[in-house]
Amino acid sequence: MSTRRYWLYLVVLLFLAGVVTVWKAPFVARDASAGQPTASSQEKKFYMVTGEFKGRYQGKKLEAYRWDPGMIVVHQGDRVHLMIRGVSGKEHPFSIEGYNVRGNVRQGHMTHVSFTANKPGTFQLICHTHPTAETNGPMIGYIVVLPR
Ligand SMILES: [Cu+2]
Repeated sequence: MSTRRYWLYLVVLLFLAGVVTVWKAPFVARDASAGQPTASSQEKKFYMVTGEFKGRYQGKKLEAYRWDPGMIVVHQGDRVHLMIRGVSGKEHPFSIEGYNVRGNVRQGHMTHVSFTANKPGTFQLICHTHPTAETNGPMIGYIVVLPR
């Protein structure tokens, strides 16, 4: 490769690198700001549903009620707003361990609960009708609160 051609390739390569950097800049900036602590807490909304799994094993019916999604992730200090629609199962009285949050999801209705995620850790969203495999669960979801 001649020296002139080498320089031409280098200039083209640097130009393309510059184009990619400029093109990606808005996305990088947005990503960089996403996880930063802010002075005021943000409200994070989550739509959830109650779902049901059915199966058979050795002639025996198996059922499990579940929250969907089964895990949500927020940051410490966030205001969390859960909107849970009752699709499967008549009702699901629940609490969130570690937080003083209780509610009841009834079939055909939307239940709203809000709380401030002030403690970091992983907390269970437990249905008290279906807490174990023996009671057609475990209907347990996980709320992960990342420390600031
Ligand atoms: Cu339940």
